[in-house]
Amino acid sequence: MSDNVKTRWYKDAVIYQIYPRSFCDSNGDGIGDLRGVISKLDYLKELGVDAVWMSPCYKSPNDDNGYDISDYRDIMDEFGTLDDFKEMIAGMHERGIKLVMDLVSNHSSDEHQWFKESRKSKDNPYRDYYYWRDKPNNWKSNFLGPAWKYDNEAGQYYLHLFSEKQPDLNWGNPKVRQEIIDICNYWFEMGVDGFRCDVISYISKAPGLPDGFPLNPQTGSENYILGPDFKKYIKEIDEKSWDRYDSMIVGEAIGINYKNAPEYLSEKVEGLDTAFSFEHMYCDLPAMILNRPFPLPAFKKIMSNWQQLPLDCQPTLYVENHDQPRCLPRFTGDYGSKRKEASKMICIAMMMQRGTPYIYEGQEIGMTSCPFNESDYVDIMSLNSIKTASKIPFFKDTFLKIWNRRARDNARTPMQWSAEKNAGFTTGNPWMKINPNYTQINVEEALGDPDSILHFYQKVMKFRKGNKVIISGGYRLYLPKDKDLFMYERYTDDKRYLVICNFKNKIVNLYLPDNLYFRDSKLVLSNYPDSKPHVIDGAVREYEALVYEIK
Ligand code: TEU
Ligand code: CA
Repeated sequence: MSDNVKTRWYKDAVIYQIYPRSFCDSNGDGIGDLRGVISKLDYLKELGVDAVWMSPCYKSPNDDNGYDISDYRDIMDEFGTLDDFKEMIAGMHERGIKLVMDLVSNHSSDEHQWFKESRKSKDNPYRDYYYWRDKPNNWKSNFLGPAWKYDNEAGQYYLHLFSEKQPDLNWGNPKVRQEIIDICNYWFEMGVDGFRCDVISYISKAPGLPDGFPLNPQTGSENYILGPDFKKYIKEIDEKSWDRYDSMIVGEAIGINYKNAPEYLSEKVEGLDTAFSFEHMYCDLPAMILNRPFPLPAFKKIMSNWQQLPLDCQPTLYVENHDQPRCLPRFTGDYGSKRKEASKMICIAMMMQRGTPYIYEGQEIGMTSCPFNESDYVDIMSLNSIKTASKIPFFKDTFLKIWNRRARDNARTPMQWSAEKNAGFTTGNPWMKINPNYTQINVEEALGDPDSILHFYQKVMKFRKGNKVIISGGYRLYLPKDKDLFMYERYTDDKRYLVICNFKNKIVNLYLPDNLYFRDSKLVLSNYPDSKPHVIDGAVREYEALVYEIK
């Protein structure tokens, strides 16, 4: 492997995710855009992040907000032009910020030229760019309903694991793989520093597309998650593109877990550098549906398993993105008047671990999930789910309550910049509902308050930068079964930190575990002005987070 150009900069980097549609609108059409991002580059620099991952900004009819791409080499009309893009990336690089693009390659839009050609006839050169069959199998779409749609023009069914407007690309066709390689190189030559590879674990389907096990709620998924040729395909793009640049490649990888991670993510293996795993995002699904407390012991176990991986497997540390509800109140429960403490506690709990931390836009000011009425939802997954639930008699009202906790819309409400009209996001009509709490929760307020969540993030990121104990030290979990406290140690031969986080909005008594030995301790970080200066048994306050250096 020609590893000589890779500096692996992501090993000590914090990455900020921008969902461009909801970040900042520069021209008053109600939709965030690239010039909006450009106007906030100083803000990102000031915040102190090392890189930006931007959700897709390519040409798209927006059936799934840019995750359905109709031209991989150009910018979405609503977001601006290629010149705006070039100015944006130059502005980032001037400020020492790298740019990671979102590569959506499992599927394209049905409005992509390839698909328009493909559906024309069986002997069209693009026919094999997609999956066409006379008879569908029993696979289900991730957005509900069957994964196959009959196309009149083509006279056959095509496969779509997401919406009908997102036909799956046939990676078994070497021409498709070459297209993706060329697209990656095109953007690398324009200066991008890496890719976040959307649902990359779905690209290899079992030969013959056999029926799936019918009782699997996601029928068919055992035939396409990390399929038989996955490693081969990834290795090929790595050799012909990713590895030729000083890149970071992070796969959105349902199916990669702490057990198989070394097989896919080790530095010795060609392909992905890191992955967004889903284990910790699924562990509270029953709790979310039933409105029960967050299952902290399960969460700790998953995080800890990743921490124990060999050093050449870099974990990814995230609690929010554009597909997940906000972590307030998801992880914290009802935070009442303790929003700032709760949000800072999550910051400590995640940032003191080994891995590449991600901050999703708004997380740094403690944005929260949002109350929605039925008519407020705009995400295709929400619309499909509500439609399906409405067919079940007497279920709809209950479902709407559950869905408010689960919806991806929660994360997609526009960024709250100020207490001004529309949260300072737009001067026009915002494309989706703005969380009414923007009058209290916004960037302007946070910048003016020395004790804000935003300033706390800055402080913790500074503490983390270059800190060997955090970046590459060992990890030990204490009190694994405790439902309230997340307590772990980070250590090297000459330095140790003890991290204690109370995930609950109540005072919790700490009994120091018997297997914890130390002679002396000193408080180095906390989210209360008057935390105890030394580690002792006793009260840990609501959402209190403590980092001690111990000897
Ligand atoms: O998400 C993949 C994915 O698995 C989602 O369907 C996820 O399960 C769902 O959002 C519930 O959390 C990626 C993108 O991140 C998402 O925004 C896209 O809609 C999807 O791929 C299709 O491109
Ligand atoms: Ca705009």
